[in-house]
Amino acid sequence: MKKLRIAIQKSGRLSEKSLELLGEAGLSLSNGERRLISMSSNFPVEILYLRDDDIPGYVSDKVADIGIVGENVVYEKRCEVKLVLKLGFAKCRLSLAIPKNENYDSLAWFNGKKIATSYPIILGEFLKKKNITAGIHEISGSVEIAPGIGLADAIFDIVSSGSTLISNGLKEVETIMNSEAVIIAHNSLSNEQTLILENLIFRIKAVQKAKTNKYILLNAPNGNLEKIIKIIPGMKSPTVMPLAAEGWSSVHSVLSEEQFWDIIDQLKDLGAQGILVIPIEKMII
Ligand code: PRT
Ligand code: ZN
Repeated sequence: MKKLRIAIQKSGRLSEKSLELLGEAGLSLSNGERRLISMSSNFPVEILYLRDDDIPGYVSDKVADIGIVGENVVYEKRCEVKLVLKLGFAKCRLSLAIPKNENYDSLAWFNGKKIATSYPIILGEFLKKKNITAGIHEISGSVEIAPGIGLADAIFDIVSSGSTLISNGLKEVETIMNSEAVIIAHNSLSNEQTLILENLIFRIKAVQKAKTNKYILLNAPNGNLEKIIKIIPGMKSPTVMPLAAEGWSSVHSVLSEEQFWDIIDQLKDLGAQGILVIPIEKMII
């Protein structure tokens, strides 16, 4: 049987989360030391450990079948791959930043300026679309120090909390794209590999769904049972069981976490007691 070969980052911001995701999807992986390649003992996949920049190229060359990588790298590399699923981690944005004391009112500020970046393709395309003529100075690391040492007037780089910009005396003036970790694949998967990928995606979606939902249990006075059920509808409908104490029922349901904080006061006003909120490991609907 042809295995599905998955490329993930060898060491960096995506590595732990990528392995965690595959683990939560039920894959047990041998070779904890992460050499170049490891196998799963219970799922037909091989894991290839690479630098994140190489992942789109390995996938488009079909050396790996799918990869887990940031969208920023996928767009910069311009490889022929398809985006299969957004994974919701390693969220960040690619932004233009300038020295904090500069006055900034529009993109025209960048005309005639020099911008340091590790993302020349994304930046070049953006500037062209906006009719801005600026010099692009490609550097591969520590982009944020470029204005301070006189290498460039501005930078175009990844921003997450924004603290790196602040500590280098810069301010973010334009966000050009948002990014998160995604699964990419090439276009020539065999039927067998497509089935393996579909199975993997199904499992990952069950994990993602479970993370945003909670199992809720509460004791409800029978007089308000109907009203309580209306505000916690559950996957189909809540489970309701009588308590040993006369006039009370136990209600079990599934809610999104945000929903829970919105309705907690209503539940209390309706006399609900002993409210427990429990994490869900997998959720299949
Ligand atoms: O060695 P290899 O080439 O595999 O890794 P790498 O060093 O190129 O990448 P790595 O591990 O740093 O990041 C991998 C991916 O994580 C990136 O391509 C993004 O998709 C994503 N990601 C999410 C980030 C950040 N958040 C992030 N904050 N990548 C980098 N940063 C850096 C950024 O470059 C800047 O220096 O963190 C700094 C900004 O952070 P804040 O929080 O101070 O704004
Ligand atoms: Zn990299």
